[in-house]
Amino acid sequence: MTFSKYNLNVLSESLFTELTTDQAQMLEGGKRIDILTVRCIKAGADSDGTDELFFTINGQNFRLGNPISIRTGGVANAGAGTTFSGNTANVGLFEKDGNSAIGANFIGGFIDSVNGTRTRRVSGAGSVYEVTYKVTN
Ligand SMILES: [Ca+2]
Repeated sequence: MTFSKYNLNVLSESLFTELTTDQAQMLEGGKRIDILTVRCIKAGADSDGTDELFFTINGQNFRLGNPISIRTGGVANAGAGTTFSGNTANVGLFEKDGNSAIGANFIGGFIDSVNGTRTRRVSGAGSVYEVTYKVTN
């Protein structure tokens, strides 16, 4: 649903009647994104051939303390997800270099807000991944 002046007018009238799911969601300001799996097309961000992956979603770190170790051809459950209250979820995939996020290799990222399950290919820092995720209300 587009957040337009027209929709706001419709919304204010409907507040006293009945909200649709989309309208209620808009008022709550929350959706959820769950990153489901990562498939490693090429692990090249690290010279030892194993990438240690973590994610950021709207600036918050996920799996930083227990990164996903993965090699070319591997598939892993991502185990990362959160609600987001803005318009979009901004997801980043990083390869951890050392013991902190400082100096991590940024592999790639994407932005999404539309409900559904999708797979995006991200590549950078010598690595290529397919990230499958789900956006829900
Ligand atoms: Ca490594």
